[in-house]
Amino acid sequence: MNKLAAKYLRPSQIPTKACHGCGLGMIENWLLQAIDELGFKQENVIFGTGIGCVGRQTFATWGGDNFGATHGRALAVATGLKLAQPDKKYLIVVGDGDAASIGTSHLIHAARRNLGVTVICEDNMGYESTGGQFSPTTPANYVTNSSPYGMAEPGFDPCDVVKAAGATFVAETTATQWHQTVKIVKKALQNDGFSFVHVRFPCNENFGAYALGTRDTLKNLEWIYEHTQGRKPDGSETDFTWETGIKHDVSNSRPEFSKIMRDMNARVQADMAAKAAAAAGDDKTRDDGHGTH
Ligand SMILES: Cc1ncc(C[n+]2csc(CCOP(=O)(O)OP(=O)(O)O)c2C)c(N)n1
Ligand code: SF4
Ligand SMILES: [Mg+2]
Repeated sequence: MNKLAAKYLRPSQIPTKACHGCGLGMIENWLLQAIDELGFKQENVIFGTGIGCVGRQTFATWGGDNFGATHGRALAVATGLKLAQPDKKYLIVVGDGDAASIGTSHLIHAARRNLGVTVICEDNMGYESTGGQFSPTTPANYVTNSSPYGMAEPGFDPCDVVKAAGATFVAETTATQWHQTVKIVKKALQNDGFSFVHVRFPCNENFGAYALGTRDTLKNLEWIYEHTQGRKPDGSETDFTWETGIKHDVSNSRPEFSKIMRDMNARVQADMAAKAAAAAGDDKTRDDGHGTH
């Protein structure tokens, strides 16, 4: 068995429930590598999952504490957890449907608040667990189960959205960039505030079958590699290119949300204590006054 899987994952969750050749296991392995290289203790990392294949296949795989919540609400649950246990690291994996469509409002407001979590958006370019319907990250003109004549809508970039909302670390990679992804996830986890990493990966079963006409793992990975490089093997340009790398890094530049709330709580407590002391003083003065007349 893979050493990182043996060290960090629950034996009951191995082997993976994902389809043969799915990129989800590969990305989870890279997340484990980042945690391992940072030397984080298992008990200090809490792993959250969302809806879809990304949520289902990785749910409770982490050997430490886990939570799952669907349609963006992993971030709502994470907000409560972070307030209660601010010193833990939160690593949350969500799909493109979850992050860029069904649960986007949670994502935007977690970024705006600079909530101290790292969100990995594992993007297979569609709603794959439900049969391969298009999502906001399906490339324009590509065929899916719900766009038999091609995706009619323009694409949507979740990195742009979270950056505009206030995320303090934003990056993009693909499943053909092992070392770059590990490096980026390590940086993301070292930001006290909101980090977002967008990783495209192959779903052979649905996206591959509908959009690329093949369930062959290597052909799906090759297609991702070509669109990461912007070049086909014959040297010609691909129909579009994903720009990968760190897109925005102002890590640790503004206070993390739970810290703001804790500081405010301390101020409120001090204010209430001062008001209670002042009120007790007034009562005593009145009592003393009554006693002398
Ligand atoms: C309100 C609502 N709408 C639709 C669904 C069906 N549904 C469940 S998972 C899912 C797709 C999730 O897509 P994504 O987050 O990209 O995950 P993937 O399966 O592709 O990994 C959908 C549409 C649902 N459960 N609830
Ligand atoms: S349907 Fe696609 S994303 Fe889901 S487990 Fe299978 S290959 Fe992976
Ligand atoms: Mg998806």
